[in-house]
Order: sequence, then structure tokens, then C-alpha cells
Amino acid sequence: MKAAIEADQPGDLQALEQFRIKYLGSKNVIKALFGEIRNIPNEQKKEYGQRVNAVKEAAEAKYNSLKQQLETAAEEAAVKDIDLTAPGEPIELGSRHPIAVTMNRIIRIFERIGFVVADDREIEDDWHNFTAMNTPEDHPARDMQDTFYLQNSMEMLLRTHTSSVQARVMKHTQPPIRIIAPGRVYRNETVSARSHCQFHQVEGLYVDENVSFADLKQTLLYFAREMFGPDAQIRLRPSYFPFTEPSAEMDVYLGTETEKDYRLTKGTGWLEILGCGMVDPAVLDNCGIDSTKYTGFAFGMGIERQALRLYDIGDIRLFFENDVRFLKQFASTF
Ligand code: 2NL
Repeated sequence: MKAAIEADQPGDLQALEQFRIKYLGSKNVIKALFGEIRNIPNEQKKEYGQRVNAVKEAAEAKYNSLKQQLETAAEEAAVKDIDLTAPGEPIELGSRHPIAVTMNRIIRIFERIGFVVADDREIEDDWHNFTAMNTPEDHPARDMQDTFYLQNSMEMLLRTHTSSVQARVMKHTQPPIRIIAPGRVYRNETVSARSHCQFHQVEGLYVDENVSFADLKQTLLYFAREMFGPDAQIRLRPSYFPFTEPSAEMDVYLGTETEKDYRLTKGTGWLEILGCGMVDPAVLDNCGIDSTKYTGFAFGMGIERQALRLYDIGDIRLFFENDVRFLKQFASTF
């Protein structure tokens, strides 16, 4: 048996496995030799047992050393098959999403005059999204901002604007506060080429002593000129929001010289880009800021519509489909 084991030369891992099953497996041939011990005269049993044991140990030792040898050889062969001079797989570079590009441009403009980015959750409670913003339950303005509620709870919802982020900042920070809150927001709306149930917003808030409507106007004029060029003109039209008083919509003058500008502005040359106003004192008080001491202005703008314009895209849904054929087209923007 010992000679047989020595003669057996498994040349690869598969043959080695056959060797293992034969000599070391659960039904191995050495076991049979151990079984024979009852037919051996008593005085020879000890020597017989020792010899069979030696056979077993020889098989184990051979198995272990061959296993190491063969595995090392297999690893070396695998490495040898790699062509280290072959060119690597190219790593495809992605590109920024056009919404992110547009948002970052807006953020940078406000950062230059001291606004700091504030960020928070998209799943909000009713208080931060509505009540703090002077829109209590049953307020008609809630209809315009119908949203998605979490299952089993009318308390938790997907935020309809990033004002909720600013409410959180006001609750834990005393003025001066100068923040912008960019982020994704949701509305329960039918999806079409022009509107979607999810979109992005940048809101801004400035609260301090003696903040005036003139500060708001000058800040927005600065923004319009940075965003649309040094000749940009703005106009403010009276409007209504529950959280600001007075409130206004801001339009930027693009002119009607190009066909695109004519179409976009419906022939007027003016494009509506944001809503704004002086923060309603009730909102300040709701968030723990003394409205007899402080005043503030706030504004909010949608990103998708500006991005559609910037890149001349015809359908808002393209922003959310993540089709690389669409996204690749913005690889050169930053
Ligand atoms: C729009 C109009 C607006 C605000 C957002 C705001 C935030 C705080 C307090 C008061 Cl914390 N107001 N945000 C104000 C006016 C307009 O958004 O059309 N957005 C797309």
C-alpha cells in the first residue's frame, strides 16, 4: 500500500482530488486495512496497527505537500496568462447632470455674497413644511402644494419646498442668517412635458436687523446679472405667498431678438424666474426669531425651467429618466 501511495503521482488538482477520495475520503482504502485488524493474531496487532497508521500518515503528508505544490503552480500559471503589456480597460468618465450644473451655478453666485448652503431631509413633518410657513391646516394655499404623504401618517410628507430646511436653521440659529437651500422637492402633480411630481429648487433667506425690500431687490439684480449677463434687467410684479408679505415675482428681460427668446417669453421679452418677498413676521415668530427686532427677505426658484432654457431641452421628463444618451450630451458642461 505504501509503495502504491508513493507510485501514485497526481499531476493536477483534479487528479489530486481523486487521490484524496481514495486514501483519505470517507470510504478510503486505508480504513479497510484498519478493519482487518480483528483477523490479526493478538501479538501482531500492535505492529500491524502502527504500520497501517504509518501508511495513513504517508498518504496525508503526500496529499498536503502535493496540494501546496499544485495550487502554487496553478496560481503561477494564471498570472503567466495575463498579458501585462496589454492596454487596460478604459474607465468611462461620467458627467454632471444638467440640473446639478445649473444648481451649482446658482449656488456659487450666492456664495460670493456670503450665503451659506443649508441642507436637510426630504421627508419632512407637517410643521416644518407647512405650519411654520404660515400655512396651517385648511389653509387654501395647501391645495396648490398638494404633496405625497407617508403611508399611515398625515404628519409625515415629502417636502414641497426647501423652506422647511430654512425653518430648521432659524429654529437653532439666531440672526444674522444668510442661507441658500438647494434641493429636491415634490408636488402631487400630473407628469407632463412641462411639469413633474419631483423637481429642484434653490431658496434663499436673509434675516437680520434692518433688512429691507431694497436689499432684496439689489440682491436679486446682482443674481440676475451674474446668471444672465451684465446687461440683464429685472422687474418685480406683486404676488402672493403665505410666508412672505409683501410678495413679488421677478422677471428677467431676455429680449425678443432670437427666435428662442421670443418663443420662451411669449413675445414679451420677459421671463419669470422666481418668487420672493419679505418674510412674514408670523414665520419668524413660529421659528423662534423675535419679529419686533428682526426682518428678513426670502426667495425661491425652480431649477428645471432654467435648465430647460439654458440647454434648450423640450421635455422636463428627460431630466429624470437617466438615459445616458441624454446625459452624455452635457459631458462638456461644468
Ligand atoms: C417660488 C416661490 C418662494 C420663499 C419661497 C421663504 C422661506 C422662508 C420664509 C419665507 Cl424660510 N419665504 N421662501 C419666499 C417666497 C417665494 O418661492 O415660486 N418657488 C419656486
